[in-house]
Amino acid sequence: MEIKDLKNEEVKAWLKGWIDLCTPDEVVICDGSQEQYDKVANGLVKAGVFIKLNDDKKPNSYAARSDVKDVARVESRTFICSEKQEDAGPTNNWMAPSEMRRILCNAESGLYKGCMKGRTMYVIPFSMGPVSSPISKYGIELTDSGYVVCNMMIMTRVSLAVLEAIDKGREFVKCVHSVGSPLEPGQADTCWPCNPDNRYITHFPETREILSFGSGYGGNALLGKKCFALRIATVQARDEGWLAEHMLILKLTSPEGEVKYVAAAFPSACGKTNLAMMEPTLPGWKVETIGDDIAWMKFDAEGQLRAINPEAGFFGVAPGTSMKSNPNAMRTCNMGNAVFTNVALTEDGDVYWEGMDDVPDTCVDWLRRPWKKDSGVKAAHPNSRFTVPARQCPVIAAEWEDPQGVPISAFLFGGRRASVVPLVNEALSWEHGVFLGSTTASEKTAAADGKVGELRFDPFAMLPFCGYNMGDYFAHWLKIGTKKGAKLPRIYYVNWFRKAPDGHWLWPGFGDNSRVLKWIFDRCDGKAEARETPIGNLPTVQAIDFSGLDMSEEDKELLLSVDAEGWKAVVPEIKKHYEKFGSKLPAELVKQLEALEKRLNA
Ligand code: OXD
Ligand code: MN
Repeated sequence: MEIKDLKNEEVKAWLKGWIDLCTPDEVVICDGSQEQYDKVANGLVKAGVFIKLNDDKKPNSYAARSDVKDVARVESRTFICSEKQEDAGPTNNWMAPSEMRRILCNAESGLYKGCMKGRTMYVIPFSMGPVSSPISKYGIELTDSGYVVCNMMIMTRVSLAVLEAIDKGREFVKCVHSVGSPLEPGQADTCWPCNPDNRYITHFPETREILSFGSGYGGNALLGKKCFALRIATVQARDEGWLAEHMLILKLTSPEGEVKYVAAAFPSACGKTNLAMMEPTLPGWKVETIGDDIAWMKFDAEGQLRAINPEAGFFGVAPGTSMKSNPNAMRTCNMGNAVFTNVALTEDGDVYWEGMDDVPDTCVDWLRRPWKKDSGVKAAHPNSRFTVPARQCPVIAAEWEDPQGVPISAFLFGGRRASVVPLVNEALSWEHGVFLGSTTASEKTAAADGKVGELRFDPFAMLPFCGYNMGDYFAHWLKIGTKKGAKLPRIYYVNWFRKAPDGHWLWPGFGDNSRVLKWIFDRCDGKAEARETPIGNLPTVQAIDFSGLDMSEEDKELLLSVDAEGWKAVVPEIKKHYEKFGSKLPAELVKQLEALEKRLNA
């Protein structure tokens, strides 16, 4: 398809406006074909952006190394440009849409003016979710980055069918991305063009638009992921009565062959991908993957909440991924068709990152320097990534692309908590579950600002991803619970990271988390035992299958105990956290906090 074949006046005018402003040398419409992927990738190899890996190690795969200043999402440069500031709320940066458009789009002085000079503008029509799913949504991303094209082709469904549907009037999210680095005639390009001093990752919730400038990395540039599937989609979900969440989706099969689907929200880098692809240590249990990062969920006509994974690939954090922590992610990478960003390269044309099973004696680090084992220097950037197609994951569930989605039985929330929070806790009600989600937190580590041990709240693991006022988002969750005839999932709070007072980990985690999933599975069937405590329903020690684990009785008790004094100390922190939301904080959550305090003091 070519631009001249487009029929829809809105699409034509939108595209023309951006071509006129950005003045690319060329415009290419992406069709999602392997042929086109190979062509763009080969162009990137020629330009030095991609390095082709050894086909015997990683077939049809490439490595890219970014600018040192462009290595992660930049939350400080991420804006919600709603008409009213209060609609962005206290957890987002806000700028008035007219002001942001002046900075970015002004025909004389906007940053986008002439920004694609010397480059190609790619038009990427994509679907978030299976093209035919009633839960899916469409978008078009304009970008001047071939790296973004290849990654979007792995992470989303790029198809001309999407463009044809949009051309016929189907709603779409308008996404524009530029690395912000125009080329003068004859000017040599760099391997990672970007404009790190002028980065803007901006969202216009009312008009369903995303404008991203200056960065080529991950969530800043692959606009289907965090920008669309979370920030814009949360607004769509609020307006249309569904849920767009930072959640993995897994399929759990019992030894008897019964199946349940679970969706789980953990803050970034807390092991969502590992849990989604876990190999259970409990005999006979099976975990399969539907998604590892984002879930879109709608009620069907029977009141059942059904979830799809809007993405088509995994954009996983590489360091720490190994045959021990996540063998299925390693196997997915080894199948190839992958892009690796900011990892180290071995002499035999493979990739290396910290935590991988075999450490090479030498390699080239992500900064292109010779690297030696035991040198004490990290070979891969801590936020280095693999981009791989989900379909080639050995444990991808057969129904992962079911357009109707999968029925969700339970939600899990959790953070990293060395103290106070038990292994698993079942909410007493939907409202109590929303309270647990709204108080999701991790303890600060030495790496972050602030006192070690102090809580960093990340409500619903959505702190950087909610596209509107988070107080209203809590209210939306509460409202979902009042839907007539809805079969609501049960809600759990889990913590794999609790330590004993002497500092040793109480829980092995990884595949042993299947023991917790088993308890949840049985609870959903009204089978497993629990005791009611002031903080929620906790498993008795007998109710968790500890068989084959080398754990002392004392540790088991501690893992499932209620630290009443610890909880009492947390209450003022929750109060302080809630204060941020002012009058937007739903009264129900204040009630939940008061009820917790009362139960703790009873
Ligand atoms: C991610 C994140 O990249 O949550 O998934 O930061
Ligand atoms: Mn994520």
